[in-house]
Amino acid sequence: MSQIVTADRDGIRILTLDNPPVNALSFALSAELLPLVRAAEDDANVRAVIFSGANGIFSGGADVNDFATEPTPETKTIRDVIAAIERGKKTYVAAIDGNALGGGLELSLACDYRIATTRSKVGLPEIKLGLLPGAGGTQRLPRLIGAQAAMQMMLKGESVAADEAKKRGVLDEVVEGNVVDAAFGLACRALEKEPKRRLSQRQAELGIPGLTANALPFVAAQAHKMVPPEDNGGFAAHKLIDAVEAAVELPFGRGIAREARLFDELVRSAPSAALRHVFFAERELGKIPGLPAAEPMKIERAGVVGGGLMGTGIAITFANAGIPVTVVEPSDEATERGKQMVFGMYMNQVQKGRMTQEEAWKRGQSVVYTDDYAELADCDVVIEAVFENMDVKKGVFKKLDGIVKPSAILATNTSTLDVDEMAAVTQRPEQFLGLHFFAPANIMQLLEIVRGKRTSPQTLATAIALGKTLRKKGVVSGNEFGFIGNRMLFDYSREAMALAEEGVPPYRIDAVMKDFGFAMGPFAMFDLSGLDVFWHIQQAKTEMKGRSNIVDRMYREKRIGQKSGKGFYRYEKGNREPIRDEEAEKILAEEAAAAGIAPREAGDDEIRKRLVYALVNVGADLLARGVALRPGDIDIVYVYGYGFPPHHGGPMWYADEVGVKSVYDDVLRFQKEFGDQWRPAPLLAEIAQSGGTFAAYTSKELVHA
Ligand code: T1G
Repeated sequence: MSQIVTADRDGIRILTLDNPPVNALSFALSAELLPLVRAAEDDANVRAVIFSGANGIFSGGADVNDFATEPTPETKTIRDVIAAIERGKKTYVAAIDGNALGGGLELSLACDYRIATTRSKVGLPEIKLGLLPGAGGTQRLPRLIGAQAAMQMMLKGESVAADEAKKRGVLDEVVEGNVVDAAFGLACRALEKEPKRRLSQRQAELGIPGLTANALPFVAAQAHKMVPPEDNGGFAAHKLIDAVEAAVELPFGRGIAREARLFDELVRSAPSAALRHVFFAERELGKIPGLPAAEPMKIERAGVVGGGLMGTGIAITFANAGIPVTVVEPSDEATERGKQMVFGMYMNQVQKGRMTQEEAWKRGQSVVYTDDYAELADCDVVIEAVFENMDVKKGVFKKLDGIVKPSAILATNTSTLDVDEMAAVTQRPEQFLGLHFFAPANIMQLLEIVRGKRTSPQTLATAIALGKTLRKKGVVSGNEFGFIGNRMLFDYSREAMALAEEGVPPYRIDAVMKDFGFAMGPFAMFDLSGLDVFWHIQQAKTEMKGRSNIVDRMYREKRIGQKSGKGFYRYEKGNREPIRDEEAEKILAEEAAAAGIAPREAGDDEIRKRLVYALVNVGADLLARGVALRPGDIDIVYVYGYGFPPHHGGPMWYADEVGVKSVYDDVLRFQKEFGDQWRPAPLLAEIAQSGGTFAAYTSKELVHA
């Protein structure tokens, strides 16, 4: 099936990329496009060539799937097409409508002119895949907008709106209406004035006022300091900086060769494979094997019961998606606090220039507070975010059930309570599920969509579609204690506490996990979320109690973390920076001794393995029991909800990276040394013994009651 549509118009050849859904510049498309460029070059009647995109997009870049296969010498890639343009004699114009990202923008940078519609966005997001632009972007963009601006744009991997891109010099023109027509006019004018202006002919300037190119080594050195270490998420960033240096220092041809070598090193690297896994795993989330086809319901009005931090964060999330939301909050004080949070958040966006005053006003006005449940009557979905107590939540749902319209969906934001038990107090269990947001709900991208035994396919489909509308990573979870993320966090926390009881100071455990790539170690996280939360869970679930009474003791001594100025760390007033606290370590040692736990040495390797493999072992169990559908779903939960380093792909991807057999052997060793809490999940054992991987695991079909 052809992926390029060719048309001629008064001697100008229009080549339209047509490879739905995003006109990915696959090896196959490149193999088709290359001879068409050559044919245009050989055709004396062709005066100029315009590239455009079908499917409402110019191109989402190279086909990321292709990177999993080693190209052969015969393989044609977008680099070959761009090289043919570079050598060509014709005038080339890129007519951009929609996204032009990665190789898509690189194709347009090889052209003499770039014109786009106002709705378009352009960018080189390769860094997010652990790559750098490998089709000339690191050499051409610096020649177009200066090395500094180009480096910043590529290091951020940002998508830039058309008007801003024009301001920066990336685009020549921005138009309303039909961009191919406009490109045709531009080509005609160019042919009169300046038919060729290949970027390769330019010298890349540093682009910093007052500094000449000989300041480049200093600028590059500064840039290297600003990005993460190569072995902790910065692998691609450092190479990208090297490539941009080459753009300034080397002739174009040598710069292109340097870029290709750096790209080829990155595309074969483990961090890039992990980031590409995350890219695709995110896009798998909404595909539920076994879910009967069901048209999602339209969600035009939302309700939230409970206007605390969580409820207001959820309300802002709806407002940001353009869905009016009514918050039921009985307390005037909480209502005032909530309104201040909404107002403050939007004013902050305006001050940062991220939002116009009118947009902020419109969104702020779309969040309405009331103490009257009756105002939720015509909501399409109502989410409760009240105190984490089953009786309180049941009371809310009994009330809602009699007020909201028959088609409305009811959802609980609970993090650990039984969704089915709440559904059972309503007359609409088919329209009931869990929507577990993560605080702060308007910032955290993860959403666990917890299906009850009787949640209908339409309700589940509606929740999945709603998650996308709210720009969340919506992961479907079964209704088990802690769902996916928190259930895994409990074992992760158990091991962190156990190590601390064995005498490893919290700061060291946190340092090891930050070295691994977590944004925050477990003890800093306990202090942030508050040990009181942990204590309440332990009261509800005694099996969560550790071997010692450390949590009780800390709770009793009001060492509940940041909110009390001390926890496992201490905190200076107004400062959230954790400071090592020997007092807390003394309490740990006392409680461990009281529990008869002998101190023991633990190396960094053991610390990392015990915390990460606890996640893998529970993850395997959740997969086997169908609580999580796919290993990739678990990875997305942990990367987006708990700060697992994306360059390790998530717990299950990491287990494959290390080798499942090796993980299994360590789990067996831990079971022998520390006890049966380390019993290997049967699926972990099965995969290890068969020499398989989690990546090859095929999801169970979703079982519907
Ligand atoms: N390759 C392969 N598949 C892609 C793809 C890509 N580049 N981009 C999207 N898809 C698939 C995606 O998996 C999903 O598949 C469908 O398209 C819709 O995607 C040489 C090395 C373009 C803004 O990083 O940012 O060029 O689930 O749900 O919300 O230097 O996709 O339907 O089966 O995201 O409308 C660089 C990645 C590549 C851009 C559209 N480019 N894509 O968003 O749809 S590397 C990127 C996006 C490169 C060169 C380098 C977004 C989008 P399925 P979607 P969307």
